Amino acid sequence: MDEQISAVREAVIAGNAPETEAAVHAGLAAGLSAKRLLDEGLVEGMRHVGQLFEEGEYFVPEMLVAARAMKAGLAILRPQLMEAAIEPKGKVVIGTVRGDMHDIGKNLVGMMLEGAGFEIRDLGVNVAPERFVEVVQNEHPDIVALSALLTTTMPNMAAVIEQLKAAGVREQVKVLVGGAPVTESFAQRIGADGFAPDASQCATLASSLVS
Ligand code: B12
Repeated sequence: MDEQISAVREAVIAGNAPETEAAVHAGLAAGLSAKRLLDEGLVEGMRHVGQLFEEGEYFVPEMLVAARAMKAGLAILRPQLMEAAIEPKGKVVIGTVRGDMHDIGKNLVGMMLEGAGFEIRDLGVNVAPERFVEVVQNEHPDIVALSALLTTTMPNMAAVIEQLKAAGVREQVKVLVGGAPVTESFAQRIGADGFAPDASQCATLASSLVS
């Protein structure tokens, strides 16, 4: 069993997309849960890649191919990770803030929220504060979910909140923030409505905010 999980992890670390796909398929065929293949395989592999980058063993190209491998694996797990929801619980606008290109965590959060019954409007990466405001004004979502993976782009989360205030629409939406460097205390400091450390806790939090 654990052999299949480590095969997934190793394939992500090696940045090998076809092998990642094969290992995920093999894991599912062996009866492993999508959640374990995700948490202990794909996410764990990616965490290790981050470590290797920090240690100077990996560079940007290696991170990029690892990201591609992880995405390939995620695509296979997607249907399993989503429960069938009948009526949308609410609408979530999600995006990675300005200056930031990381989208794997954001995509995972979007997927889990969709699985939890939310309608998702994904604005992509490098999203300007003005764009979030525009979509809130025009589409009236219940929640705005902001992702940032760089310490240098975290302040742009605060900028979104400031601009929502300036436009007079801050009270119409709940703002959730997350991403590897983001913390609960940072979320409080910038006046966000919530923080979650991972995608499944984000889905639980979002559900409690709209109920
Ligand atoms: C893959 C990767 C890349 C890929 C991204 C590909 C892609 N399409 O996303 C590429 C190669 C492009 C990249 C580029 C860069 N990267 Co990079 N990257 C990573 C790496 C290895 C993994 C990130 C990842 O996908 N993790 C897996 C996902 C599932 O986890 P996650 O994103 O944290 O998301 C989870 C939670 O945080 C949470 N979450 C996420 N979003 C949200 C939102 C909400 C609302 C909530 C509630 C929760 C939530 O839920 C998610 C799922 O559970 C990290 C290392 C790390 N440990 O994070 C470095 C890392 C983030 N990168 C880093 C750096 C420095 C860079 C570059 C500046 C490198 C360079 N010199 O060019 C550039 C910046 C480009 C830019 N402008 O954005 C640093 C950041 C350091 C810092 N403190 O700011 C890190 C930490 C690596 C390191 N250890 O030094 N990177």
